[in-house]
Amino acid sequence: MITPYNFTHALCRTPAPSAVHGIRADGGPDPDFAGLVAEHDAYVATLRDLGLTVDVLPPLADFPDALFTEDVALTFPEGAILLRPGAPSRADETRHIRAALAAHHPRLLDMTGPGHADGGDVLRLADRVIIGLSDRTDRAGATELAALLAQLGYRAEIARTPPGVLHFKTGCGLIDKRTILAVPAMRDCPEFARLEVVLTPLGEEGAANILRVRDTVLVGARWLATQAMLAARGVRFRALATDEIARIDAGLSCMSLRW
Ligand code: CIR
Repeated sequence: MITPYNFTHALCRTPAPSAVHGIRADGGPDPDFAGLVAEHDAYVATLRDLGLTVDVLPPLADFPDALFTEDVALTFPEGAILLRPGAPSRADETRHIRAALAAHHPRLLDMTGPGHADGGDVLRLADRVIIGLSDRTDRAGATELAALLAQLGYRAEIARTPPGVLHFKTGCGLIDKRTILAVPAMRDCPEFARLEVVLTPLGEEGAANILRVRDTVLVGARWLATQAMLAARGVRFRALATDEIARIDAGLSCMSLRW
């Protein structure tokens, strides 16, 4: 059984001023740009502090959501996969990350379509990878991605993301190899059958997108009940502000690719 979060590297992208126009499902207010940059800077600093080598790519003015590098590729020690993001405005982000991926991953596979898949829908476990179907990841995309993952030696299962949850990992994240934090709507996800599922505390569904990095879980700073629960379980965690990125439907996993 491998450890799916003993990362040594991460790839991030500086937010462009256009990030305030990032996609959001509920049509809410724009984030504050300075606040968003501060959240991103703190995130990168934390990854470095946890021992990762972090490359930060330059901003892409034409792609407001490009700071969410997680959605355009998958990265593993064995190689990387360039995806076909499901939002039309994000499709060409892949062209701008290819060279940076190729620099680290001699084995770079491409989705060729016609389906789509976002990295936010892909959860890596110790013994397999779960691909969640969502508004961004369709059956054809998930099927193609599963075949590409098999080429890298990973077994994939295709799951469902509940309605109203943007990405599969918007609603869940690993606490450790055997324990998953999930929103109540994902409690009975059949793919979690052999894991312990810990539910987000009432009113803290937004906390589910935690990110385990080596021995530490990153969690949103505003989710105090979730932090208390992690503390009670003896989990080492760091709280990071996510209020501005949350305005454009993002959380902690979205801001990096990791391997
Ligand atoms: C989007 O809708 O694509 C962005 N505004 C948010 C992407 C969040 N990424 C993720 O959950 N992996």
